[in-house]
Amino acid sequence: MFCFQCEQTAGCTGCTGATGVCGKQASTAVLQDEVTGALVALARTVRAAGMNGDARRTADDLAMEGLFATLTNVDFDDAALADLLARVHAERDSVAASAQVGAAPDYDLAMLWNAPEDARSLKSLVLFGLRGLAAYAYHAAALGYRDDAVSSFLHEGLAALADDEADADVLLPLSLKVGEVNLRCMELLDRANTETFGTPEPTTVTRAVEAGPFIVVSGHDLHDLKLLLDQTEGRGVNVYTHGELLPAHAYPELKRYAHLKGNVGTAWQSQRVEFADLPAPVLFTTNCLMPPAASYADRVFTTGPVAYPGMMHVEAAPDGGKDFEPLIQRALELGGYAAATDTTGTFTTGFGHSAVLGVADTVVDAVKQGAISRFFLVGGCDGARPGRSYFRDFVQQAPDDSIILTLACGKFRFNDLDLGTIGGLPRIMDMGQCNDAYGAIRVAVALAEAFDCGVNDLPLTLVLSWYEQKAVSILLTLLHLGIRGIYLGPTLPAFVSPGVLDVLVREFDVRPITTPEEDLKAILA
Ligand code: FSO
Ligand code: SF4
Repeated sequence: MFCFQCEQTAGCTGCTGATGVCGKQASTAVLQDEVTGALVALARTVRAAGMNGDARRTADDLAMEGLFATLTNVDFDDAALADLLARVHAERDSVAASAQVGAAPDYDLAMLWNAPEDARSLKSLVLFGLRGLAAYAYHAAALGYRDDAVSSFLHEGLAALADDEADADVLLPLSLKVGEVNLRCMELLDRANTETFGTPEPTTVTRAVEAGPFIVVSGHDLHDLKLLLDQTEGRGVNVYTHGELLPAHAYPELKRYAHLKGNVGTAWQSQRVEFADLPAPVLFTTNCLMPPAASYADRVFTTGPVAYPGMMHVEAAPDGGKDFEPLIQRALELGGYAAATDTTGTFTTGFGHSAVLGVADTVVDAVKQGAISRFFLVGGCDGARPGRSYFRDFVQQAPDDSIILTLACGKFRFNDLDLGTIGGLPRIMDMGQCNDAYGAIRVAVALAEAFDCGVNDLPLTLVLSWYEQKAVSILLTLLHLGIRGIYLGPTLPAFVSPGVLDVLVREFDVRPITTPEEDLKAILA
């Protein structure tokens, strides 16, 4: 196997051999490459056939599902991947037959992994960015929101991977276009979420668990959570979020369920400890699933793109509905805690762009009067590397008159801190999931308008932690917007070649993190 798509890749160069650091088996990595190669073939066939709109719907869905299944910590199940591969091949052949064009052959990913260094780096940037973009498009589609330009671009980007002539002049603009389309897709998902579930409101979330049966829901999928809340209502089973689902508590149409109680645990990399003794089942709707330890393997359920051999998978019916009864029965069997847990502390979330811009006048006045000196966006993915303590230390050392905006699971490094308030505003504001980076961009643009300057001229610094491919798509969005001086850590991606890093530093002033002390000194100088 060869895989170097995530931050924890072996030796910061690539996972090879029998098992990846994430627990992905070599057979699974090979199948994921085959699915990707088949999606490239489908994309080329669809483009040769000139397919658009509804006629392309099945191919669009397969591109979203297939790319999502190859993200880190999503699909560990060879049987599920083999089934997906067969469906992609069948669709390619059907498109070719109906349009009377040749069916493009599968693309061999070894061509990409063995390409000259800079081409390999840029094509990887495109492919991994497309994977993140596809995941966001998948979530929007689950709520009935699609954008033909986004779906069409998935095929355009995939098809380009097979172009052996493409050089940096083609691939660099293409990777920035991934970022441009990802912005459009995050805007679509923002609209899908807020039109379906209401505008997020600042909300305090308990970390204690009540006595009695309960279910923990992890991942990013608000639609799955809503389906489960409907099916558990009045059944004596409470529901708790985990990880990237914490921001669900802020949506009016979700928080109105009295049995959506609170949040269990922290970020994904702690699940093997946090779930070990849990007297409840856990539903994984998306990444980040780790190979379950024996202590709780009989309590893990998956759905959507997530799969793990031997774990119970909840399939969607043709109408999109899901039957969570086996999960509910498991919760009733396990029974939950006999008495409420005494976990102290709360999390606050729900500071989406509407909430922050709702107090824009207060914020602007506070900056003008010198009460707020700087904004930091400290966010992104969490992960297992020890170097990630940087992000907590950074937030703790940030000046007392600064505001910390955060999002995605990286917030769990410091969202237990009480840093006080400025002018009634909490100093740490959780804007939501990783896809809510769209909201942070909206806030930055609005502040720039209020101060009549460019985003790069604002007293704003982005400090991003990355782990997997959604973060890659968001980084490409920020670069597409011309945002300079982003601090990136805990390590640089293995797939960024020295030549490509040179471009990122020269054109975009991307800065690898050093120490909180050094970086803060440079930022505040
Ligand atoms: Fe985290 Fe995992 Fe949201 Fe990622 S749970 S690491 S960027 O999948 O997607 O932030
Ligand atoms: Fe290694 Fe990350 Fe790939 Fe898993 S996803 S095999 S840890 S590079």
